[in-house]
Amino acid sequence: MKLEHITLREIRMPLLAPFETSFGATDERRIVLVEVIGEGAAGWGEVTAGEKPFYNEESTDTAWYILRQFAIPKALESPLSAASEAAALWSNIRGHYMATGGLEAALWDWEAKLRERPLHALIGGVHREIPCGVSIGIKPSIEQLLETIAKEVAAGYQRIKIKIKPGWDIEVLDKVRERFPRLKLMADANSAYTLADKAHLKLLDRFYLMMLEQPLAHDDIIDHAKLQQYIETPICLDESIRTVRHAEQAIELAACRIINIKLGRVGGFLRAKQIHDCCQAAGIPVWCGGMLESGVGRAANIALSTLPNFVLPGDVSASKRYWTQDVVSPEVEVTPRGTIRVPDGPGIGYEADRERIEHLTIRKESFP
Ligand code: OSB
Ligand code: MG
Repeated sequence: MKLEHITLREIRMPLLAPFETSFGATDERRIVLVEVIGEGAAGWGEVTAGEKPFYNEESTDTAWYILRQFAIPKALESPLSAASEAAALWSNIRGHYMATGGLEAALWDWEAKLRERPLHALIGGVHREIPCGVSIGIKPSIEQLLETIAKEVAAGYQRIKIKIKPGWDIEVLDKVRERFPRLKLMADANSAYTLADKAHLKLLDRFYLMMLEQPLAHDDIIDHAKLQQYIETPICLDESIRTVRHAEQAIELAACRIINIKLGRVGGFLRAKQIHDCCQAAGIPVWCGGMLESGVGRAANIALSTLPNFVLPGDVSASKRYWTQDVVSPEVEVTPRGTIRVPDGPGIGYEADRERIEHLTIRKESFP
């Protein structure tokens, strides 16, 4: 595969509504899109880093720096015969998986387009329709949260995840359960607690949640294992799992019963598939997380979700929940039964809308 050019673009996209987690609120995304061009085809990838280094160590600006200084020069000087070889090119870059993962995802889309195949087929996907849930941020009031949940349930979403933090947990879940006793419900703390809160976290058992996502430190496995022994609610790890080794160690220590896989957090498709396969072999179900992606990253998440062990509803939902207008055509749509039909076009199966992207671009650099 002869790679000719790589273009980085930073686009700005205001969210329809602010999204608040235990580490802060976001109202406008600054997203880095990667376009790779060669042999008459273009591949697109999205860097899922946040604007600020609060979910993990990465940010829009650090990703731009890592890509232009290290990852892109390496990609342009290295012959590649398949996108599956790309991740190894950056094995000497410590961390920064969202940066390299965005470039890796673009290479997979490019390879799939060169071979005129859908990306889900290239990675070995099996599902043709994927179950969808939604992630609902911390709201100014419980009443507003309940209204939002009601709206998403009416739209057909199969499970609801709410964000929690100290002071926005027990009372909130009490009210949610009172109004929606049978809802498939889970909570995500984004590392807002410590093991000293274990008695408090045990109170969550009475809400029979599907899972409690990442209650403890972003880089911890051992304390999660201690907590999982103490509570009934299944723990799902997000931030703590960045490599297949982390997944193996978390499983060996019984630190979780479920793993959330995010394409960016783990450095792209090859590494996501390694974690998927490791979980599958151990009987640990996985689901696809989201990072408030534009349509480019959303499309990649859909392809990833077709792998066989993605058996739980993910955080991949309709474009119109986030944006007035997305950057892909068609936009990502969800059926009334809360699923996304996997598109069968080449590559990610949704076309990058160049005019829209150009309009949103605030910085652009091409290599060489
Ligand atoms: O922890 O899953 C998370 C958004 C930003 C950072 C971290 C997380 C999230 C979400 C949103 O939960 C999922 C989405 O709707 O894209
Ligand atoms: Mg999470």
